[in-house]
Amino acid sequence: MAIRTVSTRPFDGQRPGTSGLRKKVAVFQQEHYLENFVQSVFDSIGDFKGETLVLGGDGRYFNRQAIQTILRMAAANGFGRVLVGRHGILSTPAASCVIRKHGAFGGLILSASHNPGGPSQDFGIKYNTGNGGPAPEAVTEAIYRRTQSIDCYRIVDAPDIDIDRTGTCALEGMAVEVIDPVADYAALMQEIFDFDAIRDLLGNGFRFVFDAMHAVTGPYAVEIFERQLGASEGCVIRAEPLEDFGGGHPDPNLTYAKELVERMFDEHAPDLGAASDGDGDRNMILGARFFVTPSDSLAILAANAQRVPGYAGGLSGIARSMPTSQAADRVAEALGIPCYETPTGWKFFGNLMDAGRVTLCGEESFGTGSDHVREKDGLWAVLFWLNVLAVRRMSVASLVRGHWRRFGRNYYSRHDYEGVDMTAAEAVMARVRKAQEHLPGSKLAGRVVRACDDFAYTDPIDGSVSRHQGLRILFEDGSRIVFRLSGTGTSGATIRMYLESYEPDPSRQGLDAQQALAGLIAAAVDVSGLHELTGRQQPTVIT
Ligand code: VG1
Ligand code: CO
Repeated sequence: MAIRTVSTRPFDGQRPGTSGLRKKVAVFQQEHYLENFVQSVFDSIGDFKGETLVLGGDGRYFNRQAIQTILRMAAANGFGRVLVGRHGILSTPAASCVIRKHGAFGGLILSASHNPGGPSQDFGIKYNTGNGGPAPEAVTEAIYRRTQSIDCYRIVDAPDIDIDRTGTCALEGMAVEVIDPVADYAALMQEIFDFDAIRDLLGNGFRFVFDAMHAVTGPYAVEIFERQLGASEGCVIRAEPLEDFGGGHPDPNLTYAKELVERMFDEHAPDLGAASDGDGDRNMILGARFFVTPSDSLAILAANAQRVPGYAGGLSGIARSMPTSQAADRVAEALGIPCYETPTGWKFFGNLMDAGRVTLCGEESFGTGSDHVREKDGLWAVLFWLNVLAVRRMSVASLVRGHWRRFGRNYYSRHDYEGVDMTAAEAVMARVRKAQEHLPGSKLAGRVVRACDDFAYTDPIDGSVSRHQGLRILFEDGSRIVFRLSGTGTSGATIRMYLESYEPDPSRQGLDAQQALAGLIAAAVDVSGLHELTGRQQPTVIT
């Protein structure tokens, strides 16, 4: 075996987005493309000689091949050891857990998250640092700069490693340890949650269904829910990870988790239904005929955290991304703890968690997590709900309604316009920016506009500033309209329009969210010229 240095040249656009580099599989299959990006990562993260790298992915098409390439490159670049999930599988939160538990230098996670998989679909790769969290912007920027000047990469010539059996072998002086992808993660869940209480709940008539969407959480869910917690066999549906996710869109929302949603809105619906995404970091929570918005879920978990063993000592603080509803802010206020507002993307929570400023974090995009790892965590959120329900013994709907009565209800919705022409999307943003100049002080949808801005964030720990994180129209009564462009798509642009209004009066909390927000929605469409400029009459996905 020998280390080879291969001459190469930069490719356009290897710039990590909201959550790593995501492209069509065909783009990744170009000669040198993956190698260039991986070498650029290795060239940008400092001295890792002899250190440990964690490697795994969500099992999508190209996962196995990429793993073999990365193993050869890690060996050629001087890593001492790689921990790789069996079959190449590691969910994003499990990878975060393994990085932390084994003191790894960092990890490479192969996933395009909720984007579809398969030969004509998407692939992705992201680098996580030694705290287990997504690389901060300074690191992703350094990686991007390196991709623009790269002229060679290092790789060893060696046959494929068998990643389908646990055990250790050597690759050019580097140890490759194939690990059980579930074990460390399941052990961490047992430390946080009251497994006895949940087992008791599940053993006494409580009906639960979990949709793994043929993505990475299948093996985790079968082990934890069925084997360890005694949920009935088969409660995990679509449990087998498939390279194309069974042709589906592994995005746990009301549109793409249709089967589960139908089952949960049936008259014989189970008590709790949940789903997770391609890489296992998102969660959707449904009660019988009841959808819990992710923003409400964060607030409710925060308000009930002390009933869960891992958080019995209380929370140090809460953080939410800017477009996430302000429901969590009210809980933080009641608990007398700080609530931070960060830009979209989990990487912005890392510093706050490392500094001990926050315990729980959440995003409106079905992401919830805590400082047990440094990623959002789908199964953790489901276990949290199960634990709270095991203690409170009431339906999901009554738990949520009780929360609204106490804290008020933040009506909330996100409208996504997917696959829009990029020029049209930019024109929409420009139109909103223009409107922002004259809106403050005037009335829109019967409410007075208090202020408008383009959200900017200064990290309270390292002082780094992130600008242009979303155009906001803020009303005096606390309502909000927000526009931003997605940073995770691979074709065209996705416009996200976020809407929120607050209702303290319990007698007015029972409306359908789209109805309650109808005025704001119409105003937002009008102000932005969204329909006129994109030629679309309605959103692709409404959450
Ligand atoms: C979306 C969500 C964001 C999330 C990101 C990664 O980003 O809005 O909240 O952090 O996906 O999620 P964007 O830029 O498309 O709005 V995922 O599950 O990659 O892991
Ligand atoms: Co994800």
